[in-house]
Amino acid sequence: MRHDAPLSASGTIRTTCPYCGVGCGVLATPDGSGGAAIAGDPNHPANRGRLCSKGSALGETLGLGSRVLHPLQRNASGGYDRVSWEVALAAVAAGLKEIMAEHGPDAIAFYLSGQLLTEDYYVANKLMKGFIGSPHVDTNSRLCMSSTVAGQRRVFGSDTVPGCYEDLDCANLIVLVGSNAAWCHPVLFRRIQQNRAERGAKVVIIDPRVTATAEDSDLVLALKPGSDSVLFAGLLVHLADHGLTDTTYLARHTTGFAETLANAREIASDLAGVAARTGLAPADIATFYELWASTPAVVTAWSQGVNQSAQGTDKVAAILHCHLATARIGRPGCGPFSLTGQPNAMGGREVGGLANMLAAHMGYSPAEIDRVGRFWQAPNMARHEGLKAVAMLDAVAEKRIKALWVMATNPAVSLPRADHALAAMKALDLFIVSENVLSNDTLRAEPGFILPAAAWGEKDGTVTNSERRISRQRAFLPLPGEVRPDWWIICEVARRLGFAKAFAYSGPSEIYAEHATLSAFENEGSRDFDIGAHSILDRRAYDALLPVQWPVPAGSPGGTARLFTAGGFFTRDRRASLKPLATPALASAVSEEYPLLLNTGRVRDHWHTMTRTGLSPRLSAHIVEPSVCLNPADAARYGLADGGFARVETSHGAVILKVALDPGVQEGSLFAPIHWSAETASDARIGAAVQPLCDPQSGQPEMKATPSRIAPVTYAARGFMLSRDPVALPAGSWWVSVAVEGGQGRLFATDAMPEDLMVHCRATFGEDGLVEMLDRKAGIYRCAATRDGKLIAALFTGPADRAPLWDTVRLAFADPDHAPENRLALLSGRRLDGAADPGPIVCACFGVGLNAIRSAFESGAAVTSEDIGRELRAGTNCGSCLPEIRRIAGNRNREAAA
Ligand SMILES: Nc1nc2c(c(=O)[nH]1)N[C@H]1C(S)=C(S)[C@@H](COP(=O)(O)OP(=O)(O)OC[C@H]3O[C@@H](n4cnc5c(=O)[nH]c(N)nc54)[C@H](O)[C@@H]3O)O[C@H]1N2
Ligand SMILES: Nc1nc2c(c(=O)[nH]1)N[C@H]1C(S)=C(S)[C@@H](COP(=O)(O)OP(=O)(O)OC[C@H]3O[C@@H](n4cnc5c(=O)[nH]c(N)nc54)[C@H](O)[C@@H]3O)O[C@H]1N2
Ligand code: SF4
Ligand SMILES: [Mo]
Repeated sequence: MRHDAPLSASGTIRTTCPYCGVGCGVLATPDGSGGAAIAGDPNHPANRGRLCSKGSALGETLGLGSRVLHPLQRNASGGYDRVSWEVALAAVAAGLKEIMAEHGPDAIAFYLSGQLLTEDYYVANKLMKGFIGSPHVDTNSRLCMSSTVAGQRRVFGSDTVPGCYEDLDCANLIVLVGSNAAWCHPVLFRRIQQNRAERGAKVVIIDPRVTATAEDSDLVLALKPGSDSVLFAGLLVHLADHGLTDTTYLARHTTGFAETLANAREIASDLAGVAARTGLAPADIATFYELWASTPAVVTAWSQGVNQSAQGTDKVAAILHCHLATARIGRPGCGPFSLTGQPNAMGGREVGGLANMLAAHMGYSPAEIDRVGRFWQAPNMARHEGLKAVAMLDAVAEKRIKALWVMATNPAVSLPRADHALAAMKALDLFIVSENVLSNDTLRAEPGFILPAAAWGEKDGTVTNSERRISRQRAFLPLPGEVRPDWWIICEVARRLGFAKAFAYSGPSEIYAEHATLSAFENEGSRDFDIGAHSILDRRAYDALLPVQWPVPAGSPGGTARLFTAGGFFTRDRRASLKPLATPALASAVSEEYPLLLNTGRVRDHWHTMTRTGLSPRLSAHIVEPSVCLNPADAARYGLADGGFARVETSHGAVILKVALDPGVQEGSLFAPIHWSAETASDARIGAAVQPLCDPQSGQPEMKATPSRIAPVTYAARGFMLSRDPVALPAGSWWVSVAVEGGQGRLFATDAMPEDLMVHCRATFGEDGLVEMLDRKAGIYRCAATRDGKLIAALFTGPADRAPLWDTVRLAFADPDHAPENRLALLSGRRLDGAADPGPIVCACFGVGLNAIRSAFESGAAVTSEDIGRELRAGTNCGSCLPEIRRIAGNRNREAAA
């Protein structure tokens, strides 16, 4: 597929979405005042014009209001001074030199991110491992992809995703393991659903939790947490016992099958054994095994339910074993498929940005150290593997690491045992953070330097998506303030450390060409990652680069859709290496003290720690509050009511969340979202409660099953506040902030009395222009503050059992010219134009609320989700709300039948 030039006559730029690893092509048309119109790129092979709700709302996240625009240095009184780049860079370099001189290079670490561009990543990795001489480069990909990396390296000999997205279009069976793709990889999920609708492909979901993804599937296997490798070991036994293995492929292209099968028999001897260990019904297991066995075109795709596990590497290996045993790999419509999390988690792996990798898919063997050292002409090569994320923060806590540079990640939220990480970072001798935003939880650890980095729309470079496709991210906005790209910041520090020659790049195109040259250096087919054809790209060719799948070896610029069709693995003997599983299946043990397993993950419309999606009112209206989801039976057991509050506690920390009853969560489990931080909620930073237990092979933490307990929490009153600017609530209140049209919202719960809130509001907003309503007996206080005839703030509170009129007042607030004579009507909570309250937003793309959808079903105007699309447009853009619309339809039909 050919592309147009990156820059069209209308000023539209072709770039790539900065969120998930689907890697959708985006058309951005700057509006000339800092914003841009966003559309899907119809020519990009990943999405062919589609975008999900997050991608569609990118335009709402481009504002500079929350950005850090100048280098900042911490001063003696604990504040920050704005300093010039010259001062900041010199001081950072001097600090690093001092620590190197006093404690050696191993006292320095970088903690990077799959949201950096490949070029940023490459120079950071090169600086640390070749020039500073420390191996301690790890990244948030350790929390995300490292079990896949370890599993693929163990079995294939290389970190290779063999297949491509087209396989999802032409498979006859797609198995999603530990993936909520409807919410987390929505555009790929749509491709899967299209295959299901048009070609009749079957979809099987393996997840302890019944998710939106499961709504659109043919079989749901809600197994016990952590039991995936038992299920897949059982599949291997089933394949062998039914004579369905491909003995020719096994003999020619693999080793270790006999031992692996013998081990699988120990783990999963028969259906009853698998049923007992997975908690699944024998009939469902049998259906799954028969379906998998009888469908040659099968893709098994997985995500964090597999990776973020104390047995993640084994889970990955167990899946790969089944595909290898049947030679279902590297051919159209079949293969194992790791869904990448971040936009450039794959690019980071290519560069070698993991503590146990060196560079360009090379490890730390003497020959590889020598080769990379010669290529870089490096004076100080790191000679052994470095510390992986969790161990790195332990070393920070133990003062073995004294200098840490964090780039493009928010570890104070996203690491397990996050309070411990936060405290450790606070005590560093030298702490540097390269960031987009002025305020996040990691910045609360008081870095010595905050370096303002270019954000999406300003950055320029490449990313690699889940199917090994390298795409350009192109800048379409000017660099604001003194913001600089991450690669530039790193190279300027390198220069000041005395490594000017090795870091004298004119721009990302030169860095990329060097990275490509290294990938091909003394490669000769020995390494999977080879993009040698790109080593000759000049700046113009780089700017015009079309999305292409690696390997792209010299002389073969068209890329490679699939690998391993005829073996050719990257082990020493070129055979895939099957090995017995090493770790016992099943997640961490519960106890009397902590009887539940805390599962954590994502919601549809937020990205990670919300530094960007939290700015969008549209994206903030789907799931407004951080809730712990649990089975109604457990709720009854622990005295919890839907919509109430609960304290979730582990041996590492505790959070307070809203309670949401969800029959899709199995008994004995809790599910909590990862997105809320100390910036956006009072008590919802779940990372503080997550255990640091890691997979022994990959070092990836088990973030899906922390032993925990739950108990109800009550507050005397609930309410909400809307204001143009952020305003504090009385101490001790539980709150969550919500981006709303025209300002900021806060939903809260408090033990403060209405009178106390009245005093608080009068002090905060001033009594001038304040209309109030106080009903002491009913415990109600409401106020609306106006200035110059405009509504600037409102606060409503009442007893906990009364629903506050959030959605109604939020809409009134969106209209800045809201007529003052309506203020009293506002206090009554009636929607002023008489229109119906839309309720929570279901379709983020077109802003369609739950109430509108319900009433379309109730009035008979709609019967199916397609009718809703025609009537209200909901679900017709990205489609990620379709499972919810179908669920509403289902509920409605059940009600109607009853
Ligand atoms: N909306 C949205 N999309 C995103 C992101 C985001 O922040 N928001 N982040 C991106 C990133 S970086 C990533 S890594 C991906 C993650 O994408 P996913 O992995 O799909 O998302 P998660 O919600 O982390 O977890 C997936 C599922 O694993 C299940 N699970 C838990 N334990 C087990 C188990 O033992 N076995 C099995 N089979 N399943 C289990 C959980 O119940 C959950 O439904 O999403 C990407 N896309
Ligand atoms: N309990 C639990 N914890 C988890 C997970 C889970 O499922 N459960 N998932 C894990 C996974 S898979 C992931 S990927 C992580 C994600 O966790 P994080 O990486 O910590 O989350 P983000 O919010 O994406 O943080 C990115 C930060 O970098 C900044 N930033 C964005 N772009 C740039 C840039 O180009 N340059 C610079 N310098 N800064 C930038 C943003 O402002 C933001 O502060 O969370 C992990 N933690
Ligand atoms: S699926 Fe959505 S978040 Fe992921 S790359 Fe595409 S538009 Fe971005
Ligand atoms: Mo991730």
